[in-house]
Amino acid sequence: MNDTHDFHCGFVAIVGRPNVGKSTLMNHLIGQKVSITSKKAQTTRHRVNGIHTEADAQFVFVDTPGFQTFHRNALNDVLNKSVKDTLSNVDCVLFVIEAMRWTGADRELLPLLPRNTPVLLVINKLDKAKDRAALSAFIAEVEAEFAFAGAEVVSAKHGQRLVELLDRVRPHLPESPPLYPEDMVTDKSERFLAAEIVREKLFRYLGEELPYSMNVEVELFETEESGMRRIHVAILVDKEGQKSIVIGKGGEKLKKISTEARLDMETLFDGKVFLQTWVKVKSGWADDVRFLKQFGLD
Ligand SMILES: Nc1nc2c(ncn2[C@@H]2O[C@H](COP(=O)(O)OP(=O)(O)OP(=O)(O)O)[C@@H](O)[C@H]2O)c(=O)[nH]1
Ligand SMILES: [Mg+2]
Repeated sequence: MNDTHDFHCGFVAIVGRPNVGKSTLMNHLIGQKVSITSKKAQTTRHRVNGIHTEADAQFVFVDTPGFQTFHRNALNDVLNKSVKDTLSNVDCVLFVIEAMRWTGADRELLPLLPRNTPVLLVINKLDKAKDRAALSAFIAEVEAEFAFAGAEVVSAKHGQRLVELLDRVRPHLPESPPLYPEDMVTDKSERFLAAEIVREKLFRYLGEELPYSMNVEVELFETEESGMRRIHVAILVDKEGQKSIVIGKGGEKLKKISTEARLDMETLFDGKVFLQTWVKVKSGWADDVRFLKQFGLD
């Protein structure tokens, strides 16, 4: 690494409405999957920092939950507050939208963007926009609505134009020594990441509505001398009926969720994992702010 006088390091928030690809973008920018993703909106519930270090710069990306302006409940209020707090403490903001889809939910976020911090417009899902002339017109239309510091089209999923995006962010990082070791990709604990991985599989394998009324709790996380992690995870559901849906016929669904989660954990932690999961009923948690605080969701 260079002399720290020439080093730049800063925080870069990734914001946007649910499902535009914020977490996918962060994972590809740092080259590791530390933030969970899914086809469903509102997958991300926690701020997750992902770190990318180069010879003379360190980018600390802050992935945020998709900002929800339509459905109000305690969970959404807490998530939205978390996004607002993040925006007031960063050096640069990436405002992510989907190519060719500028919706009311995107527009409603514009007044919440900071005025004194550079905001870059990131048009994601470039792979879905085949007509380049229409794309140019689309970008011009969105750019006219806010004083963006620049714009970049990318495909997070396919890793396209991410180098160009980093080039646009780099000038906004303040001069500062690195905040994290150069080989670190996230500041989240393995315990946190384990819970997130189980949550991702719940999103992936359960019906449309179910994952929103669930949470997961790591009850045990031990690393043995051999390096094997022993992890116990409780899946919390609202109602008794949901419990049998998660478990599935003959326990098949829960088994699939657990196996996939274990395989992801083994890749991320680079070692063997012994994972045990079970389902518990805890009603009304999504509307109980005190309960959310317990989970670090405030
Ligand atoms: N075609 C295409 N799909 C993408 C791209 N980037 C992300 N996606 C998909 O978009 C969906 C949402 O991605 P996420 O990264 O979970 O979105 P998010 O903005 O973090 O969503 P929330 O956390 O719910 O706010 C997933 O199915 C991704 O695979 C892309 O460049 N092209
Ligand atoms: Mg996300």
